[in-house]
Amino acid sequence: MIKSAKIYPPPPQSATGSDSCNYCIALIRPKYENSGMAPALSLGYLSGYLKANGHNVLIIDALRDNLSNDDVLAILKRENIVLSGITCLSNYANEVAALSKHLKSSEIKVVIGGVHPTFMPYQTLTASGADYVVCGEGEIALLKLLENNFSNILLDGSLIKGVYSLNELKDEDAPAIRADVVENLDDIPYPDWEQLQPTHSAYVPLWWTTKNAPVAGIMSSRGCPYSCKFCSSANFYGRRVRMRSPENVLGEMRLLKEHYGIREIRFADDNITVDRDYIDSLCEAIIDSDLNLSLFTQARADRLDDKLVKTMKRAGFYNFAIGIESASPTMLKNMDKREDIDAIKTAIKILHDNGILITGFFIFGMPGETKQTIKETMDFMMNEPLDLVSVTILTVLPGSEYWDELKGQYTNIFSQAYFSEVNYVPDGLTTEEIVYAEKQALRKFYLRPKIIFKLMKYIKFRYISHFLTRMRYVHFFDK
Ligand code: B12
Ligand code: SF4
Repeated sequence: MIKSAKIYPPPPQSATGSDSCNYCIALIRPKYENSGMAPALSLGYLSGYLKANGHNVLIIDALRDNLSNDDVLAILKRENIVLSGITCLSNYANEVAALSKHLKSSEIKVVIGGVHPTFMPYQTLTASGADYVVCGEGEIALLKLLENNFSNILLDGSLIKGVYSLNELKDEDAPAIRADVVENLDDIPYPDWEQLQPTHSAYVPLWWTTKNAPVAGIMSSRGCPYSCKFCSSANFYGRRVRMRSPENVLGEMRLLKEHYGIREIRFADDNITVDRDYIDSLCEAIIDSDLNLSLFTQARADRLDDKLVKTMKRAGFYNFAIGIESASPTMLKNMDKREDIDAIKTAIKILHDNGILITGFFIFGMPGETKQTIKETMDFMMNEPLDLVSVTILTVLPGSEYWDELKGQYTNIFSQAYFSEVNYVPDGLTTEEIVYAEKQALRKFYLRPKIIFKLMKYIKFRYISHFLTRMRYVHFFDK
């Protein structure tokens, strides 16, 4: 029995399907163990695109709404929906498989998309019993699948690009190509914010710190031209960057502010400053508008300079997350970061001198890591003017260079534990040493009065339980 408070969304306002089914498809994010969440942009984009093409979509965010698999199934039955699409990252691939099996046992058709099935299509299909997986961006493939009676074989016998069933993938090594993409990102409507409900109280901004709330995420580009060995983004998008026009981005920011009361935007781009002309024009457009929103972004250090930082600050950017990963030149070379430590220091100085909050992202335990390189990184963390740090232990991700390079040397369990436990140990270190290093780094960094004092301004206490869960994941409280 579903509690009424959990039932989502409100009754349908329009219907494009048959009389007995208001929605063509339900797009679902399953419930999984996590320490904070953002709106599921993937589902929002897919829904926006399908709706613009005449298909009514129901988003069920079981993570946000705390819905069990039974609850999800009950909603599908209530709404008479027989087609479902589930989004999947590696940290909850097990939960996706369980939900898929549950839905399949009630004759619901299932397609799974996202980063995980893109790189592990065969394994996703076998683990979940799903009808299809979509490899790559989902807009075009899902629309074609819907318009082809949920079959991946077109009338002329060819396959919808990027959509696979077990009939086409015989084993793990079977080649899978990516779905077609919408070349001009402005042709994709804004995410279906109405169903994403950006002001929902379950959403928690990264590191529970924010200048203004409520917060929403925007993606102004897709892709990254770099190929850091621990990351899968480059392989997902094929190293090509596509950008939305500044006007298009501004329109979405305006919608979020004026319609939903959003006061802070977090850019989810992999690399928002990669094209200098683009970021300049985006900032100019924001400055010329009357939006006055606080802005957060991640950026590569070597793609920042004083002039750009000043422009971005005028546009509202107050917090930059910089992927530093390690302070050891050898480690930076090993991971193919293509950035040297001096460039990182220079960027930190520029940001600091401009009064920007700096979040440093670090990863411990990559190949070549030693006690010495960990010490170099910890010293760097303590000596540079960083305001926040995120320290994680390497998770070898499907689709990353390390996935192939380190084959046979890591475990893969595809659950939250996969991201909080050590599943790869570099030569010369032990699991205990890596966990200890993560814990020590976080404790040394955060348990300093000047950091605590500064963060008091930004930490929102309503996120405290998520904060504690996250700290547990990163071993902060371990003995
Ligand atoms: C912003 C971001 C975050 C944010 C918010 C994420 C969120 N919404 O919950 C924060 C900072 C919280 C975060 C945290 C983490 N993240 Co993150 N994150 C991103 C980032 C930069 C953008 C994600 C995004 O919104 N994309 C925009 C949407 C439109 O793209 P998309 O999700 O890929 O969806 C498209 C396709 O995949 C496909 N698709 C997706 N779902 C479906 C479903 C169906 C049915 C179909 C047909 C198609 C389809 O179609 C969509 C539209 O084209 C990505 C990198 C990237 N460029 O994608 C990493 C990324 C997703 N994150 C990653 C990771 C590892 C994490 C963490 C596990 C890190 C950690 N150690 O804790 C956590 C866990 C987050 C979670 N949700 O549980 C990895 C995932 C790798 C993997 N194999 O799963 C990525 C790919 C980065 C990387 N290193 O390679 N993340
Ligand atoms: S870590 Fe950042 S710069 Fe490196 S490949 Fe991934 S998205 Fe690009």
